Amino acid sequence: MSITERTYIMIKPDGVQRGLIGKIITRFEERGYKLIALKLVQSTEPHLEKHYADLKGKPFFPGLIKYMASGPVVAMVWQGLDAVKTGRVMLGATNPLASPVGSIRGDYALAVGRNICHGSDSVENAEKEIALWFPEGVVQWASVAEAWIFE
Ligand code: RTP
Repeated sequence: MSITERTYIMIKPDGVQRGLIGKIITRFEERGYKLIALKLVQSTEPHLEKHYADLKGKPFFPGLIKYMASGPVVAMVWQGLDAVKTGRVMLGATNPLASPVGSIRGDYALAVGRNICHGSDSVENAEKEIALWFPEGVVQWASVAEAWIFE
């Protein structure tokens, strides 16, 4: 756990199409996390097969890949204390019906196959996912708060 821990958060095609981008970003901003990288991407099935490689063989895998490639996703990196674990708590459970009200899935989703947002499940996987989705690298943030207020 460190204040520079990073997690990969991705708004899935259903979240984008339902107009939930702003609401999801607001939750991470209001919680205190810092946005390190963000882009709207039309992904491809081969790329998504890499992202979900651990799930290859599951009966829902083909449908998951098709759904994830059905429209653009918002790829993001968020940084802050315990970002991976807290990000998962903020998302809720994989199945929205098991997600507490107040979590993203608990407030905005009903079906496991349309659960609007992804979050890394470990620091190690976050690093892999950030490298997969941002091969160009991410912005190097400095401590620039004063520069937003003073010349
Ligand atoms: P994610 O990777 O998307 O954040 O989800 P997760 O860790 O909570 O769940 P995981 O087991 O990695 O599953 C990845 C995504 O596959 C879909 N899924 N469908 N129909 C089903 O039984 C089923 N189970 C999982 C969900 O969209 C899940 O988020």
